Amino acid sequence: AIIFPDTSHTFGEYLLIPGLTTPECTVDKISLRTPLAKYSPAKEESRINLNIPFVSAIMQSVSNDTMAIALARNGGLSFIFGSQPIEEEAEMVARVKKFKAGFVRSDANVSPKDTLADVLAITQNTGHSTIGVTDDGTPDGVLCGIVTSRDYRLSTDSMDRKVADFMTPFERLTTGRKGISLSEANDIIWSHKLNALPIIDEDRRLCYFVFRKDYDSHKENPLELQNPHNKTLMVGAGINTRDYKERVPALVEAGADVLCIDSSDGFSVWQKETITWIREQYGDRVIVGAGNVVDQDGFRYLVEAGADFIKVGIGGGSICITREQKGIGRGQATAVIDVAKARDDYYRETGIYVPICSDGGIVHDYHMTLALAMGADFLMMGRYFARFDESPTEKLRIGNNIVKEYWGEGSNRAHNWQRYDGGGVATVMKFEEGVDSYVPYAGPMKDTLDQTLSKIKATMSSCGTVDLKTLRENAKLTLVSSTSIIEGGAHDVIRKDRT
Ligand code: MZP
Repeated sequence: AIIFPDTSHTFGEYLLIPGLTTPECTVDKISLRTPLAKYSPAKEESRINLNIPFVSAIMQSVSNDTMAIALARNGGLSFIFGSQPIEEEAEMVARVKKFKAGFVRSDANVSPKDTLADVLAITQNTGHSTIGVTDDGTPDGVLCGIVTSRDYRLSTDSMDRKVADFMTPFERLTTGRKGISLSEANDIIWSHKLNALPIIDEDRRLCYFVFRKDYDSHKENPLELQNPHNKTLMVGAGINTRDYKERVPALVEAGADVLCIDSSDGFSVWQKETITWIREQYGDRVIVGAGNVVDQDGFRYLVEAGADFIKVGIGGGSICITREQKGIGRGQATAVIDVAKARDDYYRETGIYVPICSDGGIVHDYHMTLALAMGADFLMMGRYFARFDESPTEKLRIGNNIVKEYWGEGSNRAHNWQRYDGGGVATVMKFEEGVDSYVPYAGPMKDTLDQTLSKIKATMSSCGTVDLKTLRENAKLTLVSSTSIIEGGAHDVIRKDRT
């Protein structure tokens, strides 16, 4: 056997050493833009650049269309989970693509007898200003019309009606008949160019659209991740090495901007076969990532097979028990550092830069900056996103805590056997490689995400770096002893918040 000389480490064992902070690298000047697909920096830009270096995990409990819309609107990208029937995955992709970027304001002057269709017609013709309740259902401005998943009738009798009066009709409305689907709602909104806000209903589905007077989402979000050719939000989708000949065409047809082969161990001839088939059918038109790998050999193999980006990480996911079950894996920090070296060597040899994605094992916000400093171009996270309103899972109260469900793709619950059975004779899952769990509920994505991004920028400023490339090139990292880790938290004081 080859015994690697270095110990395998994870993020929590490292710290960054500050560099010289100058007026050029204050937080307001820092860019988190990062390439997602391979490119030749001397000649071109990457075909997809993320505006923030985050993608959400290819998992049932993380990435559906709701998550994808929210994350793309904030500059990142979701990979819709592949462990579902092909048609359902393609529908999710299509729903994100229908949700066109940007919002247009409009207005209504309506009467109580009007149906929503009437309201829509009026708003289209008049261009008056609109409507509203806040995300949590509190009235905010004057309500003129609502689209819900259950009904779509007019909910107030006058634009000037006092906000308090409108709660009763609103409740009546939401208990009406079931009927309108998300895509129908999307169609109505976009065909009538209405100012609309997607919100989540009690079933945790994106299915109301509320038109708000002062909602500012109609303003362009500079971070929003749009496909430049047709101004739609960008979305990715997971595929596997079994049914790719049917799944890939359906996802491409639905409008997926990027695909990713989802496997716990991607160093396999079946990944190469999958990429080869995609190249034969679509040339370079389809962007496809591969993985997961944890060393230079795995990286080289998949890059030479034609992958556009490589995902790094085995066994570090918060819900993952692969290391315990199979004894394979590597400390996530060491894996990223090693694969980043392979990427840089490959770039020096060929002039082609193949981005790498650190997948799994991010616990604290500062781990993200460490992973980016160690060489990751972007990060895939499951637990981080599972905690938000926008994830597809149940929100529950357990004792005094509010939690959301979060389960691994290798758990019996997800039953994603393709992810763990890369090829050969098809098998059923014989043992679990993931657990079913809860994570603390963290509210709407945007609040937490903004805070996370400001922490990353603050650290980058301390390191004297203004973008992710200079962070990768110039960051200074140090391994820390377990005693210094204790020193890093509050210590030797009685904390007031814990007495
Ligand atoms: P984390 O962000 O929750 O730490 O890790 C998410 C990552 O764990 C996913 O992107 C995927 O690579 C991996 N994963 C998903 N399911 C399992 C499992 O059931 C798993 N073992 O390891």
